[in-house]
Formats: sequence, C-alpha cells, structure tokens
Amino acid sequence: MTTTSMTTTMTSSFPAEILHRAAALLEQRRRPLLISHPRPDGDTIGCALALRLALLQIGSQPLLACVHPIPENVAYLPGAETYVSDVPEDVDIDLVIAVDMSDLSRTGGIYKDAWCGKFPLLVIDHHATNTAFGDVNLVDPDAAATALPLAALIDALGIPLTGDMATCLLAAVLTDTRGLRTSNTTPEVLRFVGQLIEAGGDYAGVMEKTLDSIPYRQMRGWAVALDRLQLDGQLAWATFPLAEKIALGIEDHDDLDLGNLLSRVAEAKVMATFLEMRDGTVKVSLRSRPGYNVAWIAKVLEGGGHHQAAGCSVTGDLDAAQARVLPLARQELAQHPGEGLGAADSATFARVSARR
Ligand SMILES: [Mn+2]
Repeated sequence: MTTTSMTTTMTSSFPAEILHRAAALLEQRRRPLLISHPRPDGDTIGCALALRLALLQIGSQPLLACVHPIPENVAYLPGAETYVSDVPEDVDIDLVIAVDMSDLSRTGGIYKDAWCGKFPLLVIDHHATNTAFGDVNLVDPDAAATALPLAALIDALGIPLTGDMATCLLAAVLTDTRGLRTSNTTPEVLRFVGQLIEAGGDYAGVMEKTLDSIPYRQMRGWAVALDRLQLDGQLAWATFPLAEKIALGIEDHDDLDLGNLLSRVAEAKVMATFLEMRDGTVKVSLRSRPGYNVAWIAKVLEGGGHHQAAGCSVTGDLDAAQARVLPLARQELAQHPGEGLGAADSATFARVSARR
C-alpha cells in the first residue's frame, strides 16, 4: 500500500505545542473512545475512522460511538461497521476523543458526566463556535474540515498515511466542502486532497458513493421539500411537516441533507430549512452565500455552526419556528444593501481574501 508523509505546515495553523500535547495523549493512552456527533456527516465519521486506523497502527484499541446510525453514503468506509450507538458508564476506556463537534452536548449523551476528571478529553474540531470543552483542544476554525487538523495530528504521531486512511479523510473533506465547492476550499485544501489521492485515497469512489448517491427515500423527501420551497427576495426556505416524514418513513435523525439542497437556489443569499421533529421541536438548518453570516442566527437560538452553514433546534410547530428564524434571516440580509458586502462583514471578507 502506498504511504505518504505529510508536513504539518500544510494542514495546521494552531500552536505546535497543542499538536504535541494531543499526540502525547494518543501515545500514552491505549483504549480511546472516539465519539462522532449525532446526525453524523462525512467529516465526523471519516475523521473518526481515519484516526481509528492510525491508532490501530500504534497498538491502540479504539472504540467508536455515535448515537445515530451511520448514513448509507459513508457506511462503506473501512471500520464503519465497528460503531456502537452507546457505551456504558463503566466501559473500559482511558481517553475520550470528541470528533468534529463544537461543545460537549454534541456527543448526544454518549459522554458520561462520571468520566469528567477521570479520563482526559481530547477535542478535534474546526467549528468557529467551539467552546474549547476538552483538556486538549485541537481546534482550527479556519480549516475547511476537521480532516485537516486531524491529518496534522496523524502526521505528528509519525504514522504513515495508508490508502484506507486517505479514503476516510477524503470522505471527510469532500463532504464538508460539498465536493470542493465552499468558499473555504483554499489552495491548502486542494493540496491536501492531492496528498490524499497520492497516498492511495479513492477520490472517484468517494465522489460517487458519498457525494453523488442519493437513496430513493431521500429523493422522495426532496420532492416534498421542493414542493414547499418558497422564495422572498434573497431568502429561500422550505418546511417539512412531521406527517410527511412519517408517511415516507423518515427518522428524526435524518435531515435529508436539505440544507445543502436549498443552498443551490440561485436567487437566494440566505436559505433555511425547517424539519418538524417527533419531540415537538423543529430542526432548523441555515445556509448562506459567502459574505453573509448565519452563525449568529443559530447562536441566538442556542445552536451553532459556521458563517455559511449553521443550525439550531426551536421549540414549537413549523409556524412558530418560521416566526422566530425568518425575521433574523431578513435582518442578516438587510445588513447587505445591494449586491456588495456590508461593513459588518468586510473584516471577514478581507481575512478570507488574504488567505487566498
Ligand atoms: Mn466538520
């Protein structure tokens, strides 16, 4: 199998000291629990699976957990079948690793309070809203995916990248950049993808199996959402009633990737999807074009995310959720008169430009 050694300067923008502390933790502990976030995406799954393969190489026995089932589009990745949906409080572990999540609640209840102070907690993430909830926080808010700081960590451990590890990391970075489409797809990201292909990663396979394959039921779900699609100025949104989910057999943990679907409405700068859940809440996914920021909207409503993709959960029915979210979305749009950028975002724009 082809192996490639990566240079940390390619993928890390955090202090080397943090990288070394994270690597030391992984070298000292042999039974780590890797937790992926609920409604898992390719980044949280691909990263945990790549790290699992790396840790197996240094004699560790990693355990993987995610409260929800692994989506079909990443279930083919090596090791995906080893995921468990929960672990008992007295599980035999000596380290906890939170993968691709901004705060402790994102473990979906897998993290047990009794572990606090007992096992070190390592956080590997890239969300701007990350609360630094670990003992060691390997968090790079400028990274397009958690795959980048994670690859730097694997490199710091001196573990050569195998083709399988590269395929898992490709699934991570290609999903979070929606197939290298997002504004944070920097030259660094493209070089990273090139390195993963050189290491034997299956780029075409990930594109086909993870990004371009839509299960029939999800496609039927899109039909429902698109039938309810609305556009008001530069704001596009769609609602998804619980009755329709039940009729199609769609579980609450399945968001049908509607946020990304709606993000393609050409006229819209801000997009929102509203999925009615079985517990009396509405799951809201927010997207925006570069220069527009939806992270603050999610944060106001006790959610989180990035400037271009964020989400939150709102109590009440679909009408109530729209009444809370849509005015905030219109507020964001109002800060950007005309086609240009508003003053509020010029600093962000300058920073993004400088990185290019
Ligand atoms: Mn991510």
